[in-house]
Amino acid sequence: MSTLQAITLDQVVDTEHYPLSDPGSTDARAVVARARQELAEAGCTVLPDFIRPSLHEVLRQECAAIAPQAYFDVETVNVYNTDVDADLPEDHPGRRTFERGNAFVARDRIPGASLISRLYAHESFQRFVADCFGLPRLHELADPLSGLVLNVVRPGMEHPWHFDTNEYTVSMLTQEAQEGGLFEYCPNIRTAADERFDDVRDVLDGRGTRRPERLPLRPGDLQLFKGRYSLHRVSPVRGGLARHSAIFAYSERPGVVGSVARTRQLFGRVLPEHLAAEGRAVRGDRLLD
Ligand SMILES: O=C(O)CCC(=O)C(=O)O
Ligand SMILES: [Fe+2]
Repeated sequence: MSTLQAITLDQVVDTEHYPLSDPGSTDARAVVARARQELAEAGCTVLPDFIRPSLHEVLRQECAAIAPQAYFDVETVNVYNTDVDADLPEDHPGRRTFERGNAFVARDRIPGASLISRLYAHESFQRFVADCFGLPRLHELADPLSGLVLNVVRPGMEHPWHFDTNEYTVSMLTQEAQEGGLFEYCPNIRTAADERFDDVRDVLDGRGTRRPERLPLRPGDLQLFKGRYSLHRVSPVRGGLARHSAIFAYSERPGVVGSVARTRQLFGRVLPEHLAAEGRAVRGDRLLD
């Protein structure tokens, strides 16, 4: 790693608490061990004040400046992001529909010099995140739009209940809503082998014994999450401010590019890379998206 990279990382990340550049140290190992334990038990872990508090306002402003470039298109969705008109049994949770009112700023609209871009591409950050998830390494998506995005939830909107396509989700709140906009989740409600449709439906209907958990999140905290197995949402945002969060998408294998249909849905456009990759997609499980 170059000196410049090391200095930049130390300036941005609270490396006294999160010694990213020194993975073999006792402190670093303790941080990783705690993250692994929380991910195993709850499918989620939060590293508070990961970004130095003196930079929280820079983080907020950089992201607020690009938020108007988000692609807004309220969509009717189900938790699996499958066709809502499909012929499903009456009690299937895929029949419950929601208005997805959040919007994403694509990676190609996020300046390379911004804090979130530098973090996303930084090899020490990638290695640290992989370590926390217990993986040998993680790769940036090869997708020019969806590898790094800013999720914008405007007042009156919500990011409704869903599962992620990615097994591993890394995110960071950059601007809080004044009211609402809470991250709620049901840890490990499904597994790679079992959809547990009854449990999912009960949560959507506000019934059953599983109460969603609420995660206390502050701007600059780093959140690691297993969103493929945990049903989650951002509750409706109220007040005068939009909620902004950076989503850092990585995958275990290199070369991952989103499908043409999904890319068009999320960003309103596709690039030559998406057309070229169509049909080459490989999936690790048979869960509904
Ligand atoms: O914005 C957040 O905190 C959550 C975003 C999310 O769940 C997603 O993009 O899949
Ligand atoms: Fe998600």
